[in-house]
Order: sequence, then C-alpha cells, then structure tokens
Amino acid sequence: MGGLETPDGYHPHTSESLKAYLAEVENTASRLGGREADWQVDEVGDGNLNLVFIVRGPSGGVAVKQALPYVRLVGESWPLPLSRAHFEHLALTEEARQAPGLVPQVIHYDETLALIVMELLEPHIIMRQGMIKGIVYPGFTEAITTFMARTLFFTSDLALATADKKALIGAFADNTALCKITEDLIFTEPYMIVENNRWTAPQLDPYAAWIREDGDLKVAISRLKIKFMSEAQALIHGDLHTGSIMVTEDDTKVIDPEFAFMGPMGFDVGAVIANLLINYFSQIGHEAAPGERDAYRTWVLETVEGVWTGFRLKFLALWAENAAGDGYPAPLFDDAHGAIRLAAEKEAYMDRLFQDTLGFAAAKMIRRILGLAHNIDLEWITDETVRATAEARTLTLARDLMVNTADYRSIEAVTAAARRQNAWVPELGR
Ligand code: SR1
Ligand code: MG
Repeated sequence: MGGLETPDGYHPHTSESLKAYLAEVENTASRLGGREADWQVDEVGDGNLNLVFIVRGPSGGVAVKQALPYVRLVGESWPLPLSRAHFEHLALTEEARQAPGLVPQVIHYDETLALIVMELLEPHIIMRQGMIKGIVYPGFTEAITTFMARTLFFTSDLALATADKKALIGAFADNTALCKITEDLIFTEPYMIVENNRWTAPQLDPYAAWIREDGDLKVAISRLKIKFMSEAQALIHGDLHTGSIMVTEDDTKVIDPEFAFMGPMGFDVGAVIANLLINYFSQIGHEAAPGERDAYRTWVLETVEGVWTGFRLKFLALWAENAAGDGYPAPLFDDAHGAIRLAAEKEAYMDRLFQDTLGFAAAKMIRRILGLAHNIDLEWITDETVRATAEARTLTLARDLMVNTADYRSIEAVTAAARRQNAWVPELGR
C-alpha cells in the first residue's frame, strides 16, 4: 500500500476477495446461507473514510465495513490509521451494553484487516437521506434520547468508580488521529484560510470572510476546542450526525462510532441538534413549491425540542436511580439541606450541559458549510442561490448560538430563533 502503514496480512477487500474471505467465517457464512457463488456483494460506501459492502445470500445479509489506511474522501495523500476499526468495535461493544437494541449487532471482527461484519439493517436507510425526502420518523426522538442518555450517563463519573472511568479513558486514549480530524476540521479550519475549505462561491464569500474575521467567534470556538480536547466526561460517539443514524419509521440504530473517545457529552447532543437544524434550513431546496414542506419543518423543530427535553429528563432519571459513581459523593449531601443542594446542582449541571450542547451544535453547523466535509442536505440543492440562502441562514444562527450562548435559556429559544432566521432574506455575494 505505497507509503501507508498497514500490518502484515492487511489488504483492502474487493467484492470478489470479500466473498472468499467470508466463506471462511463460520457465523457469517451460515447467516448468508447457500454457497459463495450464490452471494451478491456490492460496495456501497458513500462516507468519507471507509469501504462498506453489503453482502446478500439466500438466507440473509450482512454489512461489512473495512477501514482504508487513508481518508477515502481525499485519497492516499491523507494517511489515517487502521486502528479506527478497533475503536469502532470497542465503542459498538460498549454502546450495545449500555443501550441494547440501538446499535447494529457485531457478527465478526478482524483486527488485522480492520474489518467489522455487522447485521444488515433492513429496510433501514440513512436518516439524512430520509429527511431530505421529507420523511417523518416518529420513533427517532425516543430512541436517540435513550441512546445518548444511557451511553453518556453510564460512562461518566456519575455512574462509574473513578478507576473504571479512567480505564475507559485509557482504552480510547489512542484514538488521536480521529480526534485530530475533528480538532482541525471542526474547531480550526473553518475560521482561517486553508486549502481544505470550500463553500458555495461567490454567494457565500462575504459570510466566509465574516466568520474568519470575527474575533469573538474565534475566542468562542477556541473555548469549545479546549473543552473537546480536555473534558473526558463520558464515552462519546464523536460523529453523531444524521449520516450516522439508520432508521425506519419505528426503528433507529446508531452506526459508525469510529470517532469515539472520552470527551464532552455536549458534543454528541450538539451533533444531533446541529444536523436537524441544517436539515430544517435545507428544506427550502427540497420542496416542490414554497411552503410545501412547512409541516415537515414543524416536525424537525419539534424533534430538536424533543431531543434536548427527552435527553435531559432521561439523564436526570438515570442519575436519580444509578448514582453509583465517585462524582458528587453522597456523604457531602446527607445533611439537612443536602438533598435540596444536590437537586439544585443537578439542574445547574444540566444547564451547563445545555450550553455546551449549543456551542458544539453551532460549531458543527459552521463546519458543514465552510469546511472540507459538507452535508448532502445542502449539497444536493442544485440552485446555488437557494443553497446559499439556506447556508447563510444556518451560519448566521450558528454564529449567534456560539457567541451569545448564554442568551439561549431554553431549547424553545433556539427553535424560535431558527424560525426567525428561516424567514430572513440574506444578501448574497456576486
Ligand atoms: C476527513 S473526514 C471528514 C468527516 O467525515 C466524518 O463523518 C467526520 O464527520 C469527519 O469530520
Ligand atoms: Mg462516519
């Protein structure tokens, strides 16, 4: 593989070589049924990093994800360690323990090939693609809030003894290359001139310059970056956008946790909210006539509200029942006013988490418009004026959310601001 580091025995699979490999993997071959010659393999990876194969046999199917030693989106000039498959496998295992039924089942893992065989999620589709079509997912809020509340709470100091928490920090500490992608692509590059960046030009040129020249914003994003790098609060998924979620109307599965590490909880909750808001603003580019998607817009904003409200309630409920961790030692709260002090502190804890969530959400909205990796919600809008209008609205809300975070005292304040922003007609560059 040229100058790229790979262990002996590693090679990227093709559809043909994968068939021969899977024929030797007992629990996979039996799930597919029939013989190798009966299997259909398609490489369907459309993400930024990896190979993804769908394999179907007479009795069933599997999904196979294999890491490449470089960033697929860019090519071999950007090497990336295969160890991300190890961290993804570790995270999937931990998430399955904490949030059963909400992640795909792992059938087989091969460390040398950096390859994971998983259950085939059918008839699920990537949530982002469904949202672009205007499909409502009635079970989504319930599932994603359970996923986040349980994975974040049970891997935090609120639930774990400090030795166990530090063991988790150790287990994920080497996922540095993936963290560095986030540190660069989300927290640094959109705020400066770098080759990686791109945006809808010339329409968004004045907005890109405005973001680069905003001193308050650069302080705010730097604070968020420090938080991301140094606050090992809980095991976070690390890339929880709507492309990492597969859905049907009544089932939700969270996939792709290769960016997982012990980081700030608000990064995951913010990712979900950011991607819902991006989709909300993008609807102007997907409706057949003005206003056609208004009911959908309403559902998206209700979902934004439900995600925060549901997450908060579930997290607090877990805290009430499972406060087995070394944080907030019980003896410090067992005097006359201890229960009242602790209840007030729990509210304050959730308020801080809400502020983190909004800051990270804003960072994720900005990166998808000015940085390297964009979202198809916006990218698939072919009319550049319409796309730039949606993008300018998203950027303007994100800028305010990040700099004036404390002004947003509730999630309803955020959705109200989104509604106002969506009615604004931005002046575009020419
Ligand atoms: C070079 S990787 C770009 C992005 O793809 C992943 O989905 C992450 O969001 C990452 O930032
Ligand atoms: Mg991914």
